[in-house]
Amino acid sequence: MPEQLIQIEQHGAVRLLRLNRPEALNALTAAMLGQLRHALESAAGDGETRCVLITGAGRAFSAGQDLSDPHVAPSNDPGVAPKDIGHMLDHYYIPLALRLRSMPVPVVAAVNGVAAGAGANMALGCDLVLAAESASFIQAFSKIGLLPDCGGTWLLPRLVGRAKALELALLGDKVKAVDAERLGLISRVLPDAELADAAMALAQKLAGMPTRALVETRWAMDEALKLDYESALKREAALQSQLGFAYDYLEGVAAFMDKRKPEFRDR
Ligand code: T3D
Repeated sequence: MPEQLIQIEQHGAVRLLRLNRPEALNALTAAMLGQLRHALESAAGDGETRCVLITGAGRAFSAGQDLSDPHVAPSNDPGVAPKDIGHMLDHYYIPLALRLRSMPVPVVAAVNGVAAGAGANMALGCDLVLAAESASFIQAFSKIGLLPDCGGTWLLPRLVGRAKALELALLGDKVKAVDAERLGLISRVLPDAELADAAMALAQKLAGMPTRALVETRWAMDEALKLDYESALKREAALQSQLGFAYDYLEGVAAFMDKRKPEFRDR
């Protein structure tokens, strides 16, 4: 039986994924990244799941790449050929980052403690990011002679602007959750004792919303970053046209008129 490096729980329409190597601050090994990818694929393919919630076990969200993982750990032995860590990115981090950004349901990160390196950028790539007051975000890459990966070079300037993005990336300093919120890096900070319940309540709320419209919104915003204003307006119109033919629009308007709770079902 392989070690359960990702704990999976189903809470109604919410699939909770918990990174589960607390003794190593949920540092990411190849095996763990494989299980996480598999868990995301499974949630994406499950018609009952309408929101994914990702958090960490123990006192950390994730310390990023496990630096002792034989797939990447450098050797001082001159007889051992250096490892190509680009291979790890190609095979694990790029598919993971793309999968997160293209999930057919919204994805919430509940950052329960430190999130460093790829662990930080995995969280920042989610749709909504909540953090405990004691959590922190560290672009740890420069400290070990690397550059931000797992989407960091793309996400950071878009979230906080070039000046702050470069400050975070070049210095690699710890950013407290409250400062991350102030900078616009994350959505919300909560008292530690309230994070888990608040994140689950938010995930349940999203699960009851029109999933297809939420996912199209994420996609339209990511696409709009590449477009001029007029092209973005036209893209909005084309997408809105499709949503206007979908069940959830009919249901949303009917529920509003009937003064009742809508029951959305599109995905
Ligand atoms: O290499 C590639 O594949 C390219 C991809 C790179 C992606 C990346 O993520 S690069 C960045 C990797 N992450 C880091 O550099 C962060 C390293 N960790 C830290 O800086 C600190 O641990 C933290 C700031 C995250 C937390 O500090 P603290 O003082 O709260 O805890 P600690 O004592 O440093 O760590 C606790 C244990 O977790 C400790 O093990 P021990 O001594 O109790 O047996 C520590 O070694 C282990 N741990 C923490 N981070 C990692 C780790 N083990 C392996 N890899 C880690 N990244």
